[in-house]
Amino acid sequence: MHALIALGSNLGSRRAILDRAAAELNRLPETRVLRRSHWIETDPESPRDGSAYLNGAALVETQLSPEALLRLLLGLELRFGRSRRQRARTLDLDLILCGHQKRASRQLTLPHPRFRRRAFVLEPGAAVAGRLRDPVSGRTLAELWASWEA
Ligand code: PH2
Ligand code: MG
Ligand code: MG
Repeated sequence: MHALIALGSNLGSRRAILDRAAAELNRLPETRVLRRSHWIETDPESPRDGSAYLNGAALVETQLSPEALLRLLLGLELRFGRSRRQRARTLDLDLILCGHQKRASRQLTLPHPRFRRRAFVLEPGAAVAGRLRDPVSGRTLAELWASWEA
Protein backbone atom coordinates (compact mmCIF):
# COMPACT_ATOMS: atom_id res chain seq x y z
CA MET A 1 0.00 0.00 0.00
CA HIS A 2 1.13 3.55 -0.75
CA ALA A 3 0.74 6.05 2.09
CA LEU A 4 1.25 9.80 2.18
CA ILE A 5 2.72 11.22 5.38
CA ALA A 6 2.85 14.96 6.07
CA LEU A 7 5.76 16.20 8.16
CA GLY A 8 5.87 19.45 10.09
CA SER A 9 8.05 21.18 12.66
CA ASN A 10 7.92 24.64 14.23
CA LEU A 11 10.18 24.19 17.22
CA GLY A 12 13.91 23.53 17.46
CA SER A 13 16.25 22.75 14.56
CA ARG A 14 13.39 22.25 12.15
CA ARG A 15 15.41 21.23 9.07
CA ALA A 16 17.59 18.74 10.94
CA ILE A 17 14.51 17.31 12.67
CA LEU A 18 12.64 16.75 9.38
CA ASP A 19 15.75 15.27 7.72
CA ARG A 20 16.20 12.81 10.58
CA ALA A 21 12.48 12.03 10.71
CA ALA A 22 12.42 11.16 7.00
CA ALA A 23 15.40 8.83 7.54
CA GLU A 24 13.55 7.20 10.47
CA LEU A 25 10.44 6.68 8.32
CA ASN A 26 12.58 4.61 5.98
CA ARG A 27 13.64 2.45 8.94
CA LEU A 28 10.13 1.56 10.08
CA PRO A 29 9.30 -2.14 9.74
CA GLU A 30 7.93 -3.24 6.36
CA THR A 31 8.12 0.34 5.13
CA ARG A 32 10.31 2.28 2.74
CA VAL A 33 10.28 5.89 1.61
CA LEU A 34 9.75 6.11 -2.14
CA ARG A 35 9.89 9.90 -2.44
CA ARG A 36 10.40 12.79 -0.12
CA SER A 37 9.64 16.45 -0.87
CA HIS A 38 11.71 19.54 -0.24
CA TRP A 39 10.94 21.26 3.03
CA ILE A 40 8.92 24.44 2.63
CA GLU A 41 8.53 27.40 4.97
CA THR A 42 4.86 27.98 5.79
CA ASP A 43 2.80 30.38 7.87
CA PRO A 44 1.00 28.78 10.80
CA GLU A 45 -2.56 27.82 9.90
CA SER A 46 -3.89 29.66 12.96
CA PRO A 47 -2.22 32.45 14.92
CA ARG A 48 -2.43 30.19 17.98
CA ASP A 49 -0.17 27.61 16.30
CA GLY A 50 2.97 29.57 17.18
CA SER A 51 5.88 30.38 14.88
CA ALA A 52 6.51 29.45 11.25
CA TYR A 53 6.52 25.81 10.22
CA LEU A 54 8.77 23.83 7.99
CA ASN A 55 6.56 21.33 6.16
CA GLY A 56 6.98 18.52 3.69
CA ALA A 57 5.64 15.14 2.64
CA ALA A 58 6.87 11.60 2.15
CA LEU A 59 5.38 8.90 -0.03
CA VAL A 60 5.99 5.48 1.51
CA GLU A 61 5.31 1.91 0.49
CA THR A 62 4.26 -0.19 3.47
CA GLN A 63 2.83 -3.57 4.38
CA LEU A 64 1.61 -2.20 7.73
CA SER A 65 -2.04 -1.50 8.47
CA PRO A 66 -2.97 2.19 8.77
CA GLU A 67 -3.44 1.69 12.53
CA ALA A 68 -0.01 0.07 12.97
CA LEU A 69 1.62 2.79 10.88
CA LEU A 70 -0.09 5.52 12.91
CA ARG A 71 1.11 3.98 16.15
CA LEU A 72 4.70 3.98 14.90
CA LEU A 73 4.38 7.60 13.73
CA LEU A 74 3.17 8.68 17.16
CA GLY A 75 6.11 6.80 18.70
CA LEU A 76 8.51 8.69 16.43
CA GLU A 77 6.96 12.04 17.41
CA LEU A 78 7.61 11.20 21.05
CA ARG A 79 11.21 10.21 20.32
CA PHE A 80 11.70 13.64 18.76
CA GLY A 81 10.49 15.30 21.93
CA ARG A 82 6.93 16.05 20.92
CA SER A 83 4.83 17.16 23.86
CA ARG A 84 1.05 16.89 23.73
CA ARG A 85 0.84 19.66 26.33
CA GLN A 86 1.99 22.43 24.02
CA ARG A 87 0.82 23.49 20.58
CA ALA A 88 4.30 24.07 19.16
CA ARG A 89 5.74 20.89 17.70
CA THR A 90 9.26 19.61 17.30
CA LEU A 91 7.78 16.99 14.99
CA ASP A 92 4.26 16.39 13.72
CA LEU A 93 3.65 13.35 11.50
CA ASP A 94 0.18 13.16 9.99
CA LEU A 95 -1.17 10.23 8.04
CA ILE A 96 -2.95 11.82 5.07
CA LEU A 97 -3.79 8.97 2.70
CA CYS A 98 -3.37 5.19 2.89
CA GLY A 99 -4.14 3.82 -0.53
CA HIS A 100 -7.90 3.93 -0.93
CA GLN A 101 -8.59 3.09 2.70
CA LYS A 102 -11.16 5.03 4.69
CA ARG A 103 -11.44 5.19 8.46
CA ALA A 104 -13.63 7.11 10.88
CA SER A 105 -12.58 5.89 14.31
CA ARG A 106 -11.62 7.88 17.35
CA GLN A 107 -7.91 7.34 16.78
CA LEU A 108 -7.79 7.60 13.02
CA THR A 109 -9.69 9.41 10.28
CA LEU A 110 -8.69 8.54 6.73
CA PRO A 111 -8.26 10.42 4.52
CA HIS A 112 -7.05 13.12 6.92
CA PRO A 113 -10.15 15.33 7.44
CA ARG A 114 -8.55 18.71 6.71
CA PHE A 115 -5.88 17.99 4.12
CA ARG A 116 -7.82 19.27 1.08
CA ARG A 117 -7.66 22.85 2.27
CA ARG A 118 -4.08 22.79 3.53
CA ALA A 119 -1.59 24.15 1.02
CA PHE A 120 1.22 22.99 3.30
CA VAL A 121 0.08 19.39 2.71
CA LEU A 122 -1.15 19.64 -0.91
CA GLU A 123 1.92 21.38 -2.33
CA PRO A 124 4.52 18.85 -1.12
CA GLY A 125 1.98 16.02 -1.49
CA ALA A 126 1.42 16.83 -5.16
CA ALA A 127 5.20 17.00 -5.63
CA VAL A 128 5.81 13.46 -4.35
CA ALA A 129 2.54 11.73 -5.25
CA GLY A 130 0.63 13.81 -7.80
CA ARG A 131 -1.21 10.77 -9.11
CA LEU A 132 -2.32 9.46 -5.72
CA ARG A 133 -6.11 9.68 -5.52
CA ASP A 134 -8.26 10.92 -2.66
CA PRO A 135 -10.89 8.17 -2.26
CA VAL A 136 -13.48 10.68 -1.00
CA SER A 137 -13.38 13.35 -3.72
CA GLY A 138 -12.04 11.00 -6.40
CA ARG A 139 -9.45 13.64 -7.32
CA THR A 140 -5.69 13.22 -7.50
CA LEU A 141 -3.32 15.25 -5.33
CA ALA A 142 -2.17 17.10 -8.46
CA GLU A 143 -5.79 18.06 -9.20
CA LEU A 144 -6.52 19.08 -5.61
CA TRP A 145 -3.41 21.27 -5.52
CA ALA A 146 -4.10 22.84 -8.94
CA SER A 147 -7.56 23.92 -7.81
CA TRP A 148 -6.60 24.96 -4.27
CA GLU A 149 -7.76 28.41 -3.24
CA ALA A 150 -6.76 30.31 -0.11
N1 PH2 B 1 0.10 21.92 11.77
C1 PH2 B 1 -0.81 22.16 12.68
C2 PH2 B 1 -1.38 23.47 12.92
N2 PH2 B 1 -0.90 24.48 12.05
N3 PH2 B 1 0.45 25.25 10.29
C3 PH2 B 1 1.36 24.98 9.33
N4 PH2 B 1 1.78 25.96 8.52
N5 PH2 B 1 1.88 23.73 9.16
C4 PH2 B 1 1.49 22.69 9.95
O1 PH2 B 1 1.98 21.55 9.79
C5 PH2 B 1 0.53 22.93 10.96
C6 PH2 B 1 0.02 24.24 11.09
C7 PH2 B 1 -1.31 21.06 13.50
O2 PH2 B 1 -0.70 19.90 13.29
MG1 MG C 1 -0.74 18.18 12.02
MG1 MG D 1 -0.52 15.35 14.08
